[in-house]
Amino acid sequence: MAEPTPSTENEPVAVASRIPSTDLLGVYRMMVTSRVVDERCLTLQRQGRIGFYVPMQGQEAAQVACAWALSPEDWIFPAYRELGVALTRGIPLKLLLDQFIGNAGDAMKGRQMPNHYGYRAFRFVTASSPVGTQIVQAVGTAMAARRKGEPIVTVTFFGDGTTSSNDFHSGLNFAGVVQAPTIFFCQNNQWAISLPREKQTRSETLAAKGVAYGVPGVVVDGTDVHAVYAAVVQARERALAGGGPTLIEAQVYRLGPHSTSDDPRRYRSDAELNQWKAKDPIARLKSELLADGQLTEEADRDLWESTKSEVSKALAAAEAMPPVDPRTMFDDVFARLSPQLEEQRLSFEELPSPNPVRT
Ligand SMILES: Cc1ncc(C[n+]2csc(CCOP(=O)(O)OP(=O)(O)O)c2C)c(N)n1
Ligand SMILES: [Mg+2]
Repeated sequence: MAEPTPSTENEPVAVASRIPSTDLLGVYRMMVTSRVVDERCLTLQRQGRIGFYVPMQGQEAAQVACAWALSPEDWIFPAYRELGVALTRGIPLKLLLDQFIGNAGDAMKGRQMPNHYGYRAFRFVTASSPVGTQIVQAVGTAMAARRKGEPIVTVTFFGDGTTSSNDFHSGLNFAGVVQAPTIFFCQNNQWAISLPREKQTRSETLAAKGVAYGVPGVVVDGTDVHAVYAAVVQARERALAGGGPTLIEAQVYRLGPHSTSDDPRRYRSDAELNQWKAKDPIARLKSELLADGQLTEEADRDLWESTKSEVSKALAAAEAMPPVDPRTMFDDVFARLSPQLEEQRLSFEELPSPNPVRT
């Protein structure tokens, strides 16, 4: 494959890096699962069953195809909108729902905001809410991995707005200087909450921002799983061969609200939304699968139905769990509790057990 060069143009997609045909249905299933979970979580928040959620509809192809191209050994440094990446990495849905609910199964022990999950065993670092912090962390981890001779890359996810943050620039600069094996995966979803892309920067593309740091930038259509996969495979191979970092700009659209605290109707038009809805990445891959005979309309309907019932099952299991035991707040911070904390812990022990019934 040709080396990616600093560019503001779409890179041609090498046929060798298309998603293998035998994987395509798996990619589609993961995208459908992401959509079903996403829609369910929005509803759960509206019903008061979870406190907060950050939807990712419209970004399924970018997220799933990117994660599909990685090795399970690669470390992922997400922002807060990476459900499709998390599911593709293999994080069980029930574990994610435990975190959204903050129940006794929550690996974060109820200490993180809902939707801000991380799992060491899956090499998926806890989501960052302050935009950009994950970028420098990914670069540092990549440097450490290279020093240790580990054949891995780090991949960091962030949005168009985050390319204006200090950490984006420090991270890219440093990665360029030390040739860190990092993939900077920018999902340009056209909006940073209510700020449109054209008011974010005069830069012609976001990928072009890599040029000043000596980091090749590639623009891909983020609704095309093959284009995303090809760009990530290429960036990964280059990084592993010592060729340094790559900045990938996947052009997508956030079809839903920024978060459950946002109402996008206040700042963007239905016409714009509908234009992008017509480019729904799930419909796009479905057409491809129908055309090459890997999927039928009937099998597709079954897939959506079975996915919905799997999600309901995982949700029922998560909702059946008791809340996090507040006594765990004394764990994990100090190797040995200070006398004051020990005293507080003991007085806490004397309180009645937390009510295991969710209200
Ligand atoms: C350092 C910092 N500044 C401001 C915010 C408030 N904030 C939360 S999300 C967001 C927009 C980020 O937009 P973008 O990078 O495009 O990602 P997207 O949410 O579209 O995925 C902002 C400004 C923040 N979380 N952190
Ligand atoms: Mg954005």
